[in-house]
Amino acid sequence: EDGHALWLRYAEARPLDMEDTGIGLGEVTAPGATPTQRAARDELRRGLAGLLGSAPRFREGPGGAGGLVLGTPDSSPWIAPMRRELDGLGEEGFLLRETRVDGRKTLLVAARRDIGVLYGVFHLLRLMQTGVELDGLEVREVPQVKLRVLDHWDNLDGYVERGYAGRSLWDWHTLPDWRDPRYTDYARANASLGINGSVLNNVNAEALSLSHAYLRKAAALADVFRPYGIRVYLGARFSAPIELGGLATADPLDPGVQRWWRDKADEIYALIPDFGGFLVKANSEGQPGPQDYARTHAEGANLLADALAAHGGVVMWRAFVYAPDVAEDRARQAYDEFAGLDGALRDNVLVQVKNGPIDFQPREPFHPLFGAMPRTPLMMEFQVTKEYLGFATHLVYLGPLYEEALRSDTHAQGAGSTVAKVVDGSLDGHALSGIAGVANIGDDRTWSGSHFDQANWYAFGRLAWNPRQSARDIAADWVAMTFSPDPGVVAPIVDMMMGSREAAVDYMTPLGLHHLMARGHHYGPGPWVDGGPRADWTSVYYHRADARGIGFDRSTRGSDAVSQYAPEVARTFDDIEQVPEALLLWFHHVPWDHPMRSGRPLWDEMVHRYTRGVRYVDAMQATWETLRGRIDGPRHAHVAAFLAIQRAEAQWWRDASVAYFQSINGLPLPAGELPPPHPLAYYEALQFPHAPGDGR
Ligand code: BDP
Repeated sequence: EDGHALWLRYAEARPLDMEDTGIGLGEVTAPGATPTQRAARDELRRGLAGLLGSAPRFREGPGGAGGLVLGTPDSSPWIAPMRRELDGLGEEGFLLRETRVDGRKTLLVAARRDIGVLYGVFHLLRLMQTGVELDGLEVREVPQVKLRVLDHWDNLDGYVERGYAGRSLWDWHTLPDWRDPRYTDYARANASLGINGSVLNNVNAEALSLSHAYLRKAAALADVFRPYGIRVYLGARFSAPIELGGLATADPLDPGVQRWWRDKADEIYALIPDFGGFLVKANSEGQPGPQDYARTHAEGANLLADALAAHGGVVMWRAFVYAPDVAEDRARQAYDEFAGLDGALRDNVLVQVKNGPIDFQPREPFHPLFGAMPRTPLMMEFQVTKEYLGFATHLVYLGPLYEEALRSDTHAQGAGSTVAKVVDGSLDGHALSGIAGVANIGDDRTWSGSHFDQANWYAFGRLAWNPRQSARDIAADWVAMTFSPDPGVVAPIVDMMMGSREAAVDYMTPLGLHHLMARGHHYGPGPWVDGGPRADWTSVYYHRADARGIGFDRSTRGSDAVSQYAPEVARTFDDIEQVPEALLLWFHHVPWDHPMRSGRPLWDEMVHRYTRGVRYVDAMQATWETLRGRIDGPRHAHVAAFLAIQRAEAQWWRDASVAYFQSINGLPLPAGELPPPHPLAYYEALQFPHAPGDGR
């Protein structure tokens, strides 16, 4: 066990004997004419062989019934009578149903299209792995979000920006001729979750990705992914017409530039007929964009959208922007630049918005653009790779972070206007909808840099399919499939996972603090970070600690970022008595002696939380120790070693933060709290020249 099989180990039969159901699961009637049909059969063969101990027998044509019957109305005479019902499940939905065919108990895996059948097979295998009763089964599943996409921040040289799982999975050098079997396994894993798109290259894109030679490489990946329902997208560099095309400008209103993008789109679609479209980071962190020509983001996005429209492609235009000159409050910037563009974007443009207004911090309020652009499909961008959450070594389950963001209420159309409803398009009636996760995948044997980081890929995919699912239920499925369905294993691990994100918030940035990590590589604490090229790349800009208090005043008396939210939300955030304590220092500059709900003054509460975070890691270590012998040795040891790293680093975060803030406020530690073992200067002097992940 080295983790490479992910949650698709198919290693343990569920406690219940399969044959108890009376469905002869060893008999499968399934078409095998198309690549997707064969993928479904292969997965079933693999899964049932693992779970039942022997491979099933496959039949293609009619003549037999009973057992499992897979297909679409077009591919299977057994499913054909269900055409009308299946039409209601759309292009990707599926149905699992126990029924009787010729008097024999039969389980149908039926869908309108082959891809739905494949999704249904993965769903069925999941039910078997997690011990769900198959008797009387009736499941109808339709994805709630249309584009469910992984964004790879992979550079063409193999380096993954903010990647902690080794090098890029894509071996651009041997593509297109060599198609590594891992590409297929990647596609299988994604299809098992319903992920249906993959942006192959970094948002800090090289124009070279759009050259003919690299398009042929991308086309080879698209060929591998296609049977699994995954479309390929590319990060597009806005200035590519200059760099690749030799034009003098990339101005979106220039007819030559427009022609260049149209020709490029034609070239791409000739190689990749189902190409998904472009992801664009423009006028942000030094990337080129339409503002270089005094044009708006809308004019830039529409340029690419027009080029792709004839082929059915989309543009995912990112709202993660900042101005060349430092704004008074960076949290305001995306809203200020984008909210006014609502209605000005083509139908095939989605604006891709990070979950919070700064940058994937351990905790942020939801981004104020959600709910503020009703005429535009807004795509959620989550980070699966843990740039700000301890890289790959910290056990931090992101399900609760995603859930918190999706369940946030924008109040855009009254109470209940959740971010999930904005993202899935239901609030404003958009057929086009999307959700993206910045991938944590690399060539590490575990794929994600650690065993538990696989859970974040998994949770992202499951929530992309249905943003209303519970992070806890998803974790339970993942543990059962990844480690063991034994409730004595599932329950303690799920509990440990569920509190792990809050623990990281506690030991890194409690009470709404944010952006206090070390400069550049972002590894470890750096609340003292000051100076350098931009104030909004420092920590002091965000925490604003002084002798009197701490926190960024974004209230109506401060930067007024609160007013970017709907009035009900703004009122709550604006009021120091009503704002959730978890976001207190995000929105307010608060005196050190401010009384908290616990009865402690703010400073004591901060220290309490730092220490509580460290204690939680102690508890995770203790829990993990009790599982020794119930988890295979290699994976148990790997996790235990990483927990030890996390324990030391949580302590480091706590001590460095306490030492730094104490140097500002001069306050004593609350009774019972241990002083940091080193002076502040020690923490400030630590250097990590080869810390991973900083690609810029
Ligand atoms: C930040 C990362 C940087 C990315 C940027 C982005 O530090 O590497 O390029 O986000 O999302 O979090 O564009």
